[in-house]
Order: sequence, then structure tokens, then C-alpha cells
Amino acid sequence: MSVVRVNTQPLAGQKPGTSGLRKTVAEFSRPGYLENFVQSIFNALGDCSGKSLALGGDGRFYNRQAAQVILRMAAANGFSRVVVGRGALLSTPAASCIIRKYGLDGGIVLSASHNPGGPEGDFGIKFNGANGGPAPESVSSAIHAATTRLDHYLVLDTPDIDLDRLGTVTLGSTTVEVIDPVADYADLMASLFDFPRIASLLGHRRFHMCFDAMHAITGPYALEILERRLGAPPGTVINAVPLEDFGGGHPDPNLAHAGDLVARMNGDEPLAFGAASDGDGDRNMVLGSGVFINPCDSLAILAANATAIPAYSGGLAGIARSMPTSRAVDRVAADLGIPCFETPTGWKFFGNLMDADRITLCGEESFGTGSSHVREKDGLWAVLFWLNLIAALSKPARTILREHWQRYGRDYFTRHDYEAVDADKAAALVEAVRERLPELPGQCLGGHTVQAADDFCYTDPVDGSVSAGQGLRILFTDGARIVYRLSGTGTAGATLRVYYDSYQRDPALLELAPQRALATLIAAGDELAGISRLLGRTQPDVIT
Ligand code: G16
Repeated sequence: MSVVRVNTQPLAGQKPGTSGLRKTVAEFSRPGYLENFVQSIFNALGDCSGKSLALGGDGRFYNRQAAQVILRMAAANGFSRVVVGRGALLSTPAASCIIRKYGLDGGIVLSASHNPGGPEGDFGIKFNGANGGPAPESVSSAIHAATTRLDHYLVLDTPDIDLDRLGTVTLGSTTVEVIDPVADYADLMASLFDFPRIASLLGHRRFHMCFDAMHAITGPYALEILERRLGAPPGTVINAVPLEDFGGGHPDPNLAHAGDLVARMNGDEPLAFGAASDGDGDRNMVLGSGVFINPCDSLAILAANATAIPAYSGGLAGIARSMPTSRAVDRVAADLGIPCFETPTGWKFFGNLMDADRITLCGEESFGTGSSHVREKDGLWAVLFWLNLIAALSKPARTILREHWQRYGRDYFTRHDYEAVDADKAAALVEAVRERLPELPGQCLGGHTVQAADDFCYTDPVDGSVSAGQGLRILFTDGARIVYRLSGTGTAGATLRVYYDSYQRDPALLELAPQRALATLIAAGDELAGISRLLGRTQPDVIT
């Protein structure tokens, strides 16, 4: 077993996006592509000797091969310990849990999240730090800089190890521990929630639920927690076996892609509660009987009722949401008299606030909700939070939602995605709106008068780092808002995201369909940016 130094040269385009490096499998399989990026992570960390890592991924195509390469490279770079989930599996929140629980120096998570998988699909790799959270921008920039000046990588000349057997293997001077990917995470959940109470809800003859794991990583986690530990009837978890191509589906928990769940919710025996998670287990969608609970509302409701949950019974230090997320949670924070932070899109921005005990809960419109129990968003955690709430309040999810709107008013929200558009055209569209920002205040767009317009810039209150260019905000005098930004997670062309939200207090107008409630704003947003004209798209590809 010897360390081999392989000469290489920088490969273009290895700049981490919103959440690590996401590319097609074809791109990742190019000779040296994965190795270059992994070596750049290690170079950015400095001297790796004696350091420890967690390793695992969402099980998508190329996950196993990549894990073996990373283990050989970690050994060659001097890591003393790598903790890897059996089968090279770890959900994103479980990876965060393991980094924190075992006091590791960081972790590598193999995932392209909700993007499709398989040989024709996407792959991804992200680095998390010792706090268990996604690398902050400073670390991502250092990794990217390292990719541009790489001339060699190190790899141990050794065969693959058996990742399907629990136990310890030695690779050179590195100890590789293959652990159960589920147990630590399931124990953590049991420590946060009132499991006996949830078990009694799940055992109630009139409460039926379904969890759709979408053939992605949460299958084994949901089976262990919902069916084994909490006693939900067998079959509660559907699509529970992780598959390398997610069964040909798109592991994105929304109404468009979680078709099996939606069908069950609306079947002959309608369910009281439904939920789904994504490829790597960090996103969640929750449905009540006959209602979709928007992630922005979900965050607000969890915050408003947090003290009903054992882990949060002492109250919340503060709350944070990403900028495009509706301001529903701001109203709760104001009511509770706790701080509310507005961060750029990307879970990495919440880490500092949590580490400094400034926030307990946080969330994003992109189906992400979480708390300081780990440093990633956490799909199953959100589902358990809802179940605990339903049990503690003895009310169905739809009643909890409606009562929340009656008390706080409703923030109507929708996001329109224009996917795989020409990157230059998308950039030009955003630039054109940016140039118009100074002239917009006072103008009337679709019946809404602009109060302010800016390009969101965030100064981290903990370390003072500044993140500029985080999305264009058009704020209206009636409380409505339009946000334009380009996605940082797509792999084909560009994805333009346009977010619309408006506030409604009138009790008689709280139950409209969001597209209807926001119709004038949507027309104004299309008109202002010239979406149909410049992109040639008359309809968004995805509406959430
Ligand atoms: C990632 C990030 C999220 C972000 C989402 C969408 O989620 O962790 O913080 O909101 O991407 O980002 P964008 O709008 O730039 O595409 P995930 O679940 O894809 O890892």
C-alpha cells in the first residue's frame, strides 16, 4: 500500500454553488474530475494529518465508487479517522449529526439533493465543517481557489474495502469505521420529541398517514423511526428502498414530483397527514387533509408552537429565514419578542447564527426547515415536529394551519422556476432588472406601488462577512414583494427563480388559491423583467 502522487491540472468549472459542487454524472466521471475536487477540499483544509472525517451520501449512482476514491485519498492525505455510513450511505442531516456527535473535523457528503440521479442524472459533493454545517463561503472560496492551481493529487494504491460490513478497517494509517447510518440519527430524534405521545397518535385508529421516501435516502431512516420505533403500521412509509436512480423519479418533495403521496392523500380513504423528503433527506413537504402546507407557513407554525415540543419547551433564542422565504415567520418572532434574521439563500448562512446561540429554528421556502439540533436542514425532523404538534395540540394539521392564518394573517407565497434557460439570457434579464432598481420606487406595477428595490446584501452579524448580490427585491407599499434570483444548484443552463408574496389579514380572504391571490403581482413580475419576451417562456416549468 503506497501513496501515489498523480499529476493533474486544473479543470474548469469546479466552483461550489449554493450547496457544494453539482454536476452531471458524466462530468464527475471524467478522469480526475472527482479526484481534483476532493484534493482541493483537502488542500483548502491545510495539513490533514491526524484529522477526522465523516463520509456518506444519498446512495445515488456513482455514490459507492466516489466513496471508495475518497477513502483512498483521505488515507493518502493523512486523515487518521474516517467514519462512513454502511453502504456509503448517510442522509445529509445524519452526516451533520455524526460529525457533531463524534467530534469530527468535518465531513464529505455525496449528494445532488433533489436533482435526478442515475447514469444520465446528477451527482454532487459538499464539504461540511466541524460544526456539522455546510462550509461557509470563505471555505468554499478557498476550495475553488485550490481547484484553479492544482497540479497533483494523492491516492493510496489499495483495493476497495467492504463498505457493507459494520466494523473497522485500516487503510494505511487511517482507521475507517463503517457505522450504522441510521442509529445515531434515530437516537437524536428520540431525544428531541415526545416519542410515546407520537406513538399513541400513530396508533390511533382514526389517524392515518403516509411518508413518501421517494426511493431516496430517507427510506431506512423513516422505516426505523416511524414504523419500528414509533409503531406506525407497516406500509406507512412508501418508496422506502433507496435506488441509484430513485426509481426514475425526481426526488423533489413537492406536489408535482411526490405523485404517489398526493394520490394517497386524495384516495378513497383520505389521510390525515402526509409527508415526503428528498434525495438526501434534508428537505420536507408536509400535507394535511386537503391542504398543502407551504414551507414558509410551516416554519412559522413550528416557531409559534415550539414550546409544545420537549426540545424547545424552554423557548427559542431566535429565528432565521432565507430572504426569498415569506415573512410569515417574522410575524411570529415579533409576537414572541425574539430576533428574526434574514439571510441569503443557502443553509450555510444559518450556521454562524446557531453556533452563536442567536437562533434555534430556521427555514427556507425551498422545503427546508431545521433547528440547532444539527447544522443542516432536516426532513424527518420536520415531519416528527409536525406529528408531535398534532399530538400535543390534539388538532389536525389543517386546523393548525387555518388557526395560524386567523391569528397572524396569511402570507401568500409562490415561486416560479424557469429551468434550463440560456445562461447568458438569464444573466442579461437579471442585469436589466438590476439596472432599473434605482428608478422603481414610487412606480406602480400591476396596481402595486413600489416602496423600495435593492440587490440583497447580507452582513453576517457574527463574523461581519459580507455576501453581496443575493437576489433582487422589489418591495411594495402594500406589503407585497417580488424577488428575482438565479439558482445556484442547477446543472443545465440557468434556472431563474421568481418569488412572489403578499400579506392578507382579512379573515374572509385567507383561503384563496395562491396563484389567484398573487395574480396581479405575478403579471407585474413578468412584465417588469420581460420574462416571456426575453426567455421565450410563457409559463414557468415548476410552480411551488
Ligand atoms: C440547497 C441549499 C438551500 C437552497 C436550495 C436552493 O438545498 O441547501 O439552502 O435553498 O439549495 O438553492 P438555489 O435556489 O440556489 O437552487 P438542497 O436541498 O438542494 O441541498
